[in-house]
Amino acid sequence: MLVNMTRRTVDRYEPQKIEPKWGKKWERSKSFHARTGKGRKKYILSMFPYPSGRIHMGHVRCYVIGDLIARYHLHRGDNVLHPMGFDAFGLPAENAAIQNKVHPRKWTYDNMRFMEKQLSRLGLAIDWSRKVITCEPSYYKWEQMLFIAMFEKGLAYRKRSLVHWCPRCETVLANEQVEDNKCWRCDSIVQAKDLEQWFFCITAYADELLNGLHELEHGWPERVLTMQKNWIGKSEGAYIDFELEGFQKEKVRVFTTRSDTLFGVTFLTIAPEHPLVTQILRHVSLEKGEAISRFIEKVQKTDLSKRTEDALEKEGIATDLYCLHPFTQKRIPIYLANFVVMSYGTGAVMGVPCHDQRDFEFAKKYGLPMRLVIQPRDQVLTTEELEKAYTEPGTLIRSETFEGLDSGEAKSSIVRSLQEKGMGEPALTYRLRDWGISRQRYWGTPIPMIHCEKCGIVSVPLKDLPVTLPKNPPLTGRGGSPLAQVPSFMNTKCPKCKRPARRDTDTMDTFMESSWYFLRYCSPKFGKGMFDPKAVEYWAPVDQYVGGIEHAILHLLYSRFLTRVLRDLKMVKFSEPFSRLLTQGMVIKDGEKMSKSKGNVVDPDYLINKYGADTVRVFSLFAAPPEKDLDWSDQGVEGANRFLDRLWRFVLNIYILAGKAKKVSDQEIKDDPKAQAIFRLTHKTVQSVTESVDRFHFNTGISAIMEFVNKVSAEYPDFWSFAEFPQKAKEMSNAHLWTLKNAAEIAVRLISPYAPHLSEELWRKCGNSKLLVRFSWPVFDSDWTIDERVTIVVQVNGKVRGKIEAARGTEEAQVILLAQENENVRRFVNGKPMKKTILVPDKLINLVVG
Ligand code: ANZ
Ligand code: ZN
Repeated sequence: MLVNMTRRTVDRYEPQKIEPKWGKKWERSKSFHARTGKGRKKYILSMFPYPSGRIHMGHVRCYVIGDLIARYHLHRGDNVLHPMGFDAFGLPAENAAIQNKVHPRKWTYDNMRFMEKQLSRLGLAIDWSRKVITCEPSYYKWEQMLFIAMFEKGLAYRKRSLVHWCPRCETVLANEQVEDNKCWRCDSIVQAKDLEQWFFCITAYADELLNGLHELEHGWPERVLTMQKNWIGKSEGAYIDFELEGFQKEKVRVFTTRSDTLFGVTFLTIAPEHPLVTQILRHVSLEKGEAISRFIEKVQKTDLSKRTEDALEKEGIATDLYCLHPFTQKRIPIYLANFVVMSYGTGAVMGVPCHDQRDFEFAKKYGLPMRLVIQPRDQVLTTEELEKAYTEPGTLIRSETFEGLDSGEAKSSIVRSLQEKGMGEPALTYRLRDWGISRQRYWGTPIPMIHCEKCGIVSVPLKDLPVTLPKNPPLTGRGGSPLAQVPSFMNTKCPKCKRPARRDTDTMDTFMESSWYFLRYCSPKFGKGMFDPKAVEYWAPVDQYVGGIEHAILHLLYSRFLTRVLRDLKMVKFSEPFSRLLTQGMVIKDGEKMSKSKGNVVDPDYLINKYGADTVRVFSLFAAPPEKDLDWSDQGVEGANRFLDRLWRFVLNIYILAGKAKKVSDQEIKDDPKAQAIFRLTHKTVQSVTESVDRFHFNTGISAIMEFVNKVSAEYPDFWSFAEFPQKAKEMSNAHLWTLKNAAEIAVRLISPYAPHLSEELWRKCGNSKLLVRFSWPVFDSDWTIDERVTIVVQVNGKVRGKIEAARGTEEAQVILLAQENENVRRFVNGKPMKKTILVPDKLINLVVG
């Protein structure tokens, strides 16, 4: 026992001294290496960082949350896998190379070394022996293998397509990397470019990715599920064909979700990019043709995203061309319109001004006729009175044989009838597009394909993998793929015909690496494939994933997609990679997201130097529930630090006072009111901290510990006066002393996942020789958490009229209410006003009425 009874003061809490020491001890004892013995497996994963240079508070928050969950499961005796690595390929490394003339590899590895050091200062319970670094050939080799497998299954294919091209980064961007028509990295306006690219057929899984969301309803945030659902964007509708007048049975096909409004069509709108436009230009007058070309030019200057916004000013131009209504054969004018886009549906829309707001605005502007065909059930609308489109379902009117039908029924019977005429068919459309993965960049995984003039596209034989990156390509930031500038890389032989051939010189989208890294962690050194199937069978899927909401769509969708591909390749047996997901909120300072560009960052290293990692951890867990934004406050950090200091003294003082107390029986505690009160409070605290952590209410977990420390110390006004300790100890019962000592021990164990260094030090100081990190989590006994019930006699004007049950210590007001609920008592009170009440706590209440 290190505690010295005669000492007058306890050691000061000096995190800077104790934290590095315990970090080393945990590492040396391999405390966090994943074990697989008896017990439940728990795979806890935080999204791995991009090695940008330094850890920021957003990382800290994410990793501390993941770490608390991992440590909690370690205490519960689970087999925990809690790994970490680096998402090490990507554009910034290449940009740094261009700007500072350092090799991307050096830049990346320097950053990783630095960040790993920063991370380890936080005291994270990470199994670093499983570190995965995605830019290593031993990692991307397997990614290349997966690419080839997907190619062979037809899931990776090439197509020429208009791609988003960032003129500044000089690379193709995925749809998802374009926001507001701007590059996600550098904010340049994106241009369109026609290139041949590799695509992954994610649309083949669209329906499955959508339906799979149901499986995640209990484990994922509602918000993320909605975002994924909208991204996939399934629309059930119909294709309807309109015959073109004077074009020999040629047709324009529209996509609609409202075939029930077919009789309300008064015009057709097509996208300015629609293929029909070339034909139109051939048929119209020179003047008209010029006007149309001017209009097209103007529309193409508008951001694609702006064109689909409700607020867009609707504009169009008549083409002087007509088509025919499939049922009524009426002539319908065709317009080009700025709000119709080519990338959705068919790029042509039937205009129904009474029932679609865009069409309503368009028709008003160009004086087009309106035809009301859907009547709401509870009111009568007329075209003249309509102030905006009526977009709800209703009953069909003015619709020939479909009149009187309900919108829902009408949709299917109209489509059926169109289908019989050969003028339409049911249609499913998705917003989701195939994943374009080719990048004209150096610092990424080379695409393992060879272009041969004779044999076409041939995959690199598996025995020749990995196709490694050449060491020193010219990196200028200009032109196409840097790999195309390295003849020794590009020129190769065709594996089939052995004639000279050319390697694919693009690299893969870096989202590819992060789509399967969680599987690699299960067997990071496995040399025969992407992962050892047995290890994956044991650990995967991830039980708890923690990361930022900014990855709600892309990263999570791609991972869900590739997991399904692996399932269909018979490599894994599940479809959903992440059973539960926690998206932590942002770190906010002065009302804005903490970020370099806002100039409001707080450096984690500075905080750790000043207060210690445990304070940083406790602050980030206490200041807000994990999924809410965390408002940074210096006082909050100070507060967390004061609390830990207080807890430190609390525990050590109690050990000086009561360190020698002998364990007592439950009965002895029950017989001693002071001991009983402490013991009850202790059990209740264990219960509420456990329940809080189970529900991820980490902040209420800490407040329960704070309250506990406050309440127990409040019992002793002179608690901090050491001189009195020996005397005090003599005056107190052994049961009382033991429950105090127990309370201190429980406090240490409960705070462990929050402030692991401090608790490990206290645990040692209190005489334990084994490490606390894998020591069991305290259990509570419901005998001690349920409040004791007492029977209270109720008198009315001094005569016993009933008995009630209440928790011990129930307040007078509450006792009166309970008493008045008793039927017999109510009969004697009989509505008379209460003059006064007399309470003997826990025993009797006398209601004086009259
Ligand atoms: C006629 C109609 C009548 C429509 C009505 C709506 C209401 P969601 O639900 O998002 O799939 N649309 C189709 N293709 C389009 C394109 N390329 N650009 C712009 N708009 C397009 O939307 C489907 C609806 O969006 C379709 O149904 C079509 O307008 C329009 F009372 O057709 B609707
Ligand atoms: Zn060949």
